[in-house]
Parts: sequence; C-alpha cells; structure tokens
Amino acid sequence: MASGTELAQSAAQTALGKKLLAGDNMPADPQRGAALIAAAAQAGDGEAAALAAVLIGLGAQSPGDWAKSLEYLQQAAESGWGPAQQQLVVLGHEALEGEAQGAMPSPAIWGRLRGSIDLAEWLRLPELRQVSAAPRIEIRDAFLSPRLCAWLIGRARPRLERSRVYAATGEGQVDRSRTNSAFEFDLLSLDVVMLLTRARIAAASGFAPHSLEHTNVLHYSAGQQFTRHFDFLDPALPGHAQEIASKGQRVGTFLIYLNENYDAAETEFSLLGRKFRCPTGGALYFHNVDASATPDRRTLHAGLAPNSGEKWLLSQWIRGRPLG
Ligand SMILES: O=C(O)CCC(=O)C(=O)O
Repeated sequence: MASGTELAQSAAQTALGKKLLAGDNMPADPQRGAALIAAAAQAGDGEAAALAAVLIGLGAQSPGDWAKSLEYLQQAAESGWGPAQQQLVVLGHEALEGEAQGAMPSPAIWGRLRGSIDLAEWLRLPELRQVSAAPRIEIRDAFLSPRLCAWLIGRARPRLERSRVYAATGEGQVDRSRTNSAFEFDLLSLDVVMLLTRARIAAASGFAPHSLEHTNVLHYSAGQQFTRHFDFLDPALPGHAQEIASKGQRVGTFLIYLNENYDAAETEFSLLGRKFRCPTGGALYFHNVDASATPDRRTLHAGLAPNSGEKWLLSQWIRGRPLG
C-alpha cells in the first residue's frame, strides 16, 4: 500500500501530466504528459489510472486496446476514484447497478462490472434507414441506450456555455443566429464512455475516430434555436479555405437525440421540406458534401426551438481526413 507521501507525489505527477497534455499555462508536451500519467497510475493514483484509460482509448485500434483501457478504469475504480466507478456502472450490466451504488459496495464489484461490459455489442451497429438519397441522410434507431443518453446529459449539464458559430474568419463566435448552449468535450473532459460513443459514431459514419472533431452536447431551452446554416466549410471564405487546407473539410454531421420530453424542435432541412427528430438514443447522420466532395447546399438545416421542455442532442462534426 502506498504511503501518504507517495500518494501526494503521484497526485502532483497527475496534475503536471494533465497540464502538459492540455498545454495549460505551459507548452503542450503530450508524450511527457502521458509518461507522467502512466507513472502516477502505476503508483496507485486513481485519477491517473482513469486518464490512462482515456489515453489508451484514444489510440484504440482493436478490442484488445479497449480491454486494456477498461483494465485501467477498473484500477481507478478500485482505488476509489468516483468518476471511474460511475463509468463502469453505466457501461456495465444494469443488474449490477444497485449493488455498485449501495452504501458499502463490495471491492469485487468493479471487476464484475468490467467483466459484464460487452465490447462486441458496442461496435455492433443498429440497422440504418436511408431517409434521403441526395443529400444522403440516414437514421439509426436506438443508437445509444437511454442510460447512456442520461449519462451524457449529466456530464454536460453543469458545464454548459453559450454555443458559438463558425465565423468567416474561421473563429468561433457568439451570434444571435444560435441561442442554445453546449458543452464541448476537450481532451481532459473525455472519459471511456464518450470514447466508446465516438468509436461507435466513427464505425457508423465510416470514418476513423481521429476524423471526429471534439464532441458537443447541445442544450435548447424553450425558444432557443440554431437558425438555418451549413455545417461544411465554405472554400470561398479565406478563413474557411485555410481551415480546409490544414484540417480537411467537415464532410459529415452525426446527431444523437438524447431525450424526447420536449415539444417540436426538429432538425429541419428547409430546402428538402423535411424535418426529423428521433426518440431517445436515435441517430441522424447527413453528408455535408456530395459524391464529388463538393459542399452540398441542399444540406441547409436548422435546429428548431422547443415550444416547451428542453432538448438535448449530441452533435458530432466529422472531417474528411484524420485530425492531427
Ligand atoms: O439542433 C439540431 O437539431 C441541429 C443541430 C445542428 O444543426 C448542428 O449541430 O449542426
């Protein structure tokens, strides 16, 4: 068992590792950050073990990598790191939830929860329904379970900020055309649940996980909206052209409807005269460019305002090539 001084040392290593990963008040040095996190996890720091799970998940290329990531998550949970315990609860078998959340859960529960996670099921996709051929729009019902949707809402709810639009300069800015709020999951906000969700989105869209931008969870109160817009970058605008050259075109948009107890608030494609919304966990995917990779102006769309209730939506923009 680690002494108090050893634990304090590994917590300090974790704190420095996080700063180096994020480039927080110092130049980013992901390699050194990851090495510090690995060392702190080895020394028994729970937060570091949870971060190691994320770092492995970020580079995961096989079920074996995911298994390794989950081992670290179990280690973090066993050392008492609450966020890791909660992730195992939401990923694991529902029947174990009550036991894990009891006042004095048995130390063995975290291993049992990990053992109950069905990784093959994660990567098995629900059938798709094509609802428009050009632009191509697809729906997959029950893409995420209601439990997962509630988890994602819970992660975003305390961290919401006013949404921004992508200006002609290529900068994000607050604008009255978009009045909803959002939480953007940056590197240090990621967890294994979100990474598995991203892996599922990547599989459904046919792109590599590294082609996915930061994931956003959007929130609309009654009356809030995202007026008609395109998601592709416009090559005619210098700021966008530069962004396309350096990071690739935003070729796809993948939306997951995280709840359903609101009125109206569909995603509207005005030029197609069509509106869509899915029951909790359903996904809508549309291609922002046509078969020749040209921006498709028929994708003009809006997030309409709820008349009542609040709408939660996961929004994932996808680039045509992996981001560096
Ligand atoms: O809220 C919606 O239904 C649409 C969201 C959207 O337009 C986007 O994320 O690009």
